[in-house]
Amino acid sequence: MAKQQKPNIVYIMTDDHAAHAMSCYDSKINETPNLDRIANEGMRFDNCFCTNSICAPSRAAILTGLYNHKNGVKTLGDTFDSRQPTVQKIMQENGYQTALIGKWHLGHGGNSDPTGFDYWNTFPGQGAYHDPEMFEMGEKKVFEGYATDIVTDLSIDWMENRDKDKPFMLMCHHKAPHRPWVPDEKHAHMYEDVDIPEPPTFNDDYSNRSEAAKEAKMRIDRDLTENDVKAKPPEGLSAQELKSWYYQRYIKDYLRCVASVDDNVGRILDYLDENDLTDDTIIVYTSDQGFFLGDHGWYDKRFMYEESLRMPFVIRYPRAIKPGSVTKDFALNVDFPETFLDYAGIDIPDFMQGRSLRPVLEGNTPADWQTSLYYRYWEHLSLEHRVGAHYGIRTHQYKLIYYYGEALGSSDASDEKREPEWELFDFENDPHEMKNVYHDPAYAETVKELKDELYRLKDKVEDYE
Ligand SMILES: [Ca+2]
Repeated sequence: MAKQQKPNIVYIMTDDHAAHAMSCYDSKINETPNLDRIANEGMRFDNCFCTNSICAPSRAAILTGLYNHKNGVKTLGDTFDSRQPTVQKIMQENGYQTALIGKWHLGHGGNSDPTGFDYWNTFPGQGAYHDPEMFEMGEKKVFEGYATDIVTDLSIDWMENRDKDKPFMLMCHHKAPHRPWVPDEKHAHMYEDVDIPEPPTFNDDYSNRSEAAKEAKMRIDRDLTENDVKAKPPEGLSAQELKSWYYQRYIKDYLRCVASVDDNVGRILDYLDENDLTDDTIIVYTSDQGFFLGDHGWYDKRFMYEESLRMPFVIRYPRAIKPGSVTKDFALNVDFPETFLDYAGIDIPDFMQGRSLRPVLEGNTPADWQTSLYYRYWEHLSLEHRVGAHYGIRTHQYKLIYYYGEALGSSDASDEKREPEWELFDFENDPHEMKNVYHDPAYAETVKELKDELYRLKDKVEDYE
């Protein structure tokens, strides 16, 4: 069979799947053999980060290659203007067949429906785990079954029925493992007889840190609802026992949802193998951001802290990526679209703000590769989670965060104000970010250097708010 020139792209993205719940990232709590296959046969990124740790903004960044102040989706309340240029439109204009199946979460109707896809079939909003409603090319239908299976079935059907003479880009976007973490029948009883280990920062009391960390409403023992844990807490437990009970209820359902994702990624990998597509297909597994899995006593995301900032990112392309490779080079969600265009042999438009990961993937990281990243969470003190807006910079050794204490340029935010505050973490001494050393005189010079770099990056991405 003649080999086509351009690689296919299968981009699989879940919702809120943290890297530390994947065995290829040394998970202490679960096994993900199919996700590990991608890592083992390709490259694992240990330092892939989102630029704003929340669903819709990360998705908008991935499609446009733009930071959120440029693509218009700073918060969950902003709608995406689908008239803007996106990776899928550019791929489509250059001869790719394109599809998006699953979670879109960037709005429907008006100018928000997906564009640039030959086929799209998406959940409204978050979507449902069971018998989800979907908009197939805009037409509302109910699909019977479990969301993760359905998204995979539809993805395989689309690959099966595509024009086999043209390359394709399939975006397969699972709803799982987003809250409220509803598993399918097949995995409902996993972990029933075991205790999942609690993370090292489970009993964080937020001392030595910002007021922002104390104010956040995402505590395992206080803020999870009965709907989240699907049971009433037993009586007669101590406060610590109750916290552990909430954690077990939460994490087991989360991991059951992940197990279904893993099985279904295995089905996609099998499909590629059985159809002689493996060598010619770039396959990615990632999530729109990370998540707190009891870390710091929390669930949810939003903060620039590691568990929420880091995205899992594993990628396989046998024609260019050495199996079993691992990199600590920085990658950002805004880098993804440029990477796909690069491999497709399409000129990368100047407006995109990331950089193709191709040299890193091929073991030729340039000398001037990024060693610092700019992050901004815009959704100031939203009612449900109460996380103050902040921006900051992460380098290989440090993280500097500025909670500026007001909404500043964000429409979907509280008008409440807080005293501005800074946090500095030194990963060499404090990998779990438990001690803010911003006020330690020993770090005065480091603070100065990091602030210079922070404002340089802010200028570079043209964020002037
Ligand atoms: Ca998400």
